[in-house]
Amino acid sequence: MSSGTCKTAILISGSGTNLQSFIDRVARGSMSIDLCGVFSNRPDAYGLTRARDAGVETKCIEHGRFDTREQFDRAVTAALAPWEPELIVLAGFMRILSPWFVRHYEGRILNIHPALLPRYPGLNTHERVLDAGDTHHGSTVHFVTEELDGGPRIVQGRIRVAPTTDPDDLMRRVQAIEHQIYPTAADWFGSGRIRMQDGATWLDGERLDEPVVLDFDL
Ligand code: NHR
Ligand code: GAR
Repeated sequence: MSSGTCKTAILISGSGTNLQSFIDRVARGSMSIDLCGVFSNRPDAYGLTRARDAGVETKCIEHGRFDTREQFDRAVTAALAPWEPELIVLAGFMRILSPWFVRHYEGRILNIHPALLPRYPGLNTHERVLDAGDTHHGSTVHFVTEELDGGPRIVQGRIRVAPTTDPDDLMRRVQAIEHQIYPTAADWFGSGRIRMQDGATWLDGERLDEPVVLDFDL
């Protein structure tokens, strides 16, 4: 599925609503990336159906068949290789990647994490934000490094928590933001506007000490 030329593989484990936002943006055109394939570690991931419906190639390898993380990651890399990806997008991909995989695609892996990193790395972020009584929440697109949820940040979409008190409602609002900021960040990568260098994000040739923050009212 082609709009631009930066070959992009998307890795998923689940429903794939972020994947759908990429499919929709590429279909509308004016994106610098080309979806070369979708990979899942779960055969029942609904995102695989979304990809097939859009005519995007899919592959699946179940991680349970492997003794170590690195053996699984080497199999994933072999499966991706024919697509010759220049960018790897993690979109709800739930397996921690080994240092070997991260080095193999150094500076070319993006993740979206549903929190305003460095706050709340890890799981159950929406509950933790509500429990802490934070006024703001959001999601962060970052480069993937060996440090979990710790790579250089690129862009954050931010919302006010109020008046939400229910974690599922908060999750839905955060996901609506993700669907806007994640394809945008990938487009910046595909057009050469962002890169990872010296452990930092560079945007238009300038080192970012803080991510780009976009405020949303929804
Ligand atoms: N890999 C590396 N090296 N670095 C990151 O920053 C990564 C990564 C792989 C995935 C996504 C991440 C998130 O945004 C991500 C970032 C899964 C887990 C996890 O604990 C943690 C963080 C993230 C994704 N996974 C369990 C595991 O043993 C399995 C959990 C499950 O299957 O439900 O891999 O939140
Ligand atoms: C997204 O909200 C993403 O930020 C989060 O999972 C959701 C995936 O939704 N990622 C993680 O929590 C990674 N551990 P999707 O499958 O509908 O795109």
